[in-house]
Amino acid sequence: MANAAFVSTDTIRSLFTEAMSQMYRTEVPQYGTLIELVADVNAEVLAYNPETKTQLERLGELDRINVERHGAIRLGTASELHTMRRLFAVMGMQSVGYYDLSVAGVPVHSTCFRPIDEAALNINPFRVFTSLLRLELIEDAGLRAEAEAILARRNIFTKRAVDLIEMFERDGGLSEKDAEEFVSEALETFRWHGEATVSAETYKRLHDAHRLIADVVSFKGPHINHLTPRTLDIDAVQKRMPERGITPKAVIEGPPRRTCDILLRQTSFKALEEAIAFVGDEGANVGTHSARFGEIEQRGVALTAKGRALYDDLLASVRGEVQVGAGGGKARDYDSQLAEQFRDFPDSWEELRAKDLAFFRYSATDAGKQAALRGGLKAEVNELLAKGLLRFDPIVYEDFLPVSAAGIFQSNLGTDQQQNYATLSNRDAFEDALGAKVQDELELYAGTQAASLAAALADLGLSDV
Ligand code: OOG
Ligand code: NI
Repeated sequence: MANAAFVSTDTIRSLFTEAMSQMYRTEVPQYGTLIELVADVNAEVLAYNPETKTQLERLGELDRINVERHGAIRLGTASELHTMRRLFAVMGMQSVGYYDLSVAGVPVHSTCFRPIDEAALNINPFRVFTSLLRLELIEDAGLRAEAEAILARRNIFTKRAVDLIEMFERDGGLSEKDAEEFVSEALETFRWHGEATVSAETYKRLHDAHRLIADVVSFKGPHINHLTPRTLDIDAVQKRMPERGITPKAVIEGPPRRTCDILLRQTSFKALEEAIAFVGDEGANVGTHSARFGEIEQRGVALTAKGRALYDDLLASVRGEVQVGAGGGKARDYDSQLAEQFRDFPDSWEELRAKDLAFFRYSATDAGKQAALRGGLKAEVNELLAKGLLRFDPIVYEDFLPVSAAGIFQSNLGTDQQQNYATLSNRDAFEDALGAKVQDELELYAGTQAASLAAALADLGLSDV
């Protein structure tokens, strides 16, 4: 940090996460209920599985679980995405991964803003799944022009938020007082507004083109649409949701329950129907809109390109065979088929590593450090592992899954609205709007793995493999 008077970007991110969580708790009361349920289940998992607790502690991951959240927003214009990148940079978050959801009938492309280095992730891995509407996918030229004109009129950032972003960019940091002000100004962008910026008639036309278009275009800003806590046992939380008056969607997205968790499992509950005042209604004719929902996630190990290809193949084979209906029909068939197909995915850490399916963090064991003092070790990774001188632990998957994300979009937009867009994905246009390259998540995991191995070997007095 350039200046000792500046607070770290990690601190600003933590302040922001806390403020966002407080705001969402008052906006969506079921969120508070969900947070309590997740905290109860996580405490039970840690109490009954001391090895899990010890492992999380050793990796420095125990403390982050209770503050860990991800949210999602949907933006309307290139310039909104551009400023959003600068806003997240103040909190130490960068754009990682490109997700094209048009292939799943959702007219957006997306990225995840998140911290990238290990220390920052362990302090607070707050992430925001950020989508940009692809107006070019609106077929009706008149409606497209109208949507563009409506979006061009809005400004989703407060003047003071932009001033503080500029101050951060110019000076290289923010003082504590400025950081606090930045957090409260930035929060304004994510707040829910019950008044639409369009008439009921315009809303309906946008809505008929796609519900998501109405959600992005009709409001003053990109309301945060969910805030997701991380659980250590998603099946337990899913099962216990009804006890607390919450109805989850029929199936858990992602891989099945396993001994060695991989990637990301997610489930959500239905969006709220919220009262909306349209322009020209004078309060007489209040409509409704559904945007905000609840979600929980469980995270597992990050997969290599090879592991990911196997995951995608197995998942596609299940989805090709069993389609879960909007009302949850065939959910059981889906779950059993998923478990069946994934038998082909190795389920021990040793095998996942040996077959190069997942990323791991290496470290020297105490025995290894003792042996290093005596000298004479050879830089043979497999041998060092077999002798217990080196160990490896899973690297957490910090990103999202496009098929799961599309399922979550769909279930909250009403599953009836399947539409196929025949356009190509457009990463270049996304990066132009963003004003930066989207980072490759696989390279980040590979870098973490390589750095951990180099450090572990150095600890063993061995400089290279
Ligand atoms: C984002 C949905 C994607 C996830 O967890 O995959 C998402 C949205 O509905 O805007 O949050
Ligand atoms: Ni989500």
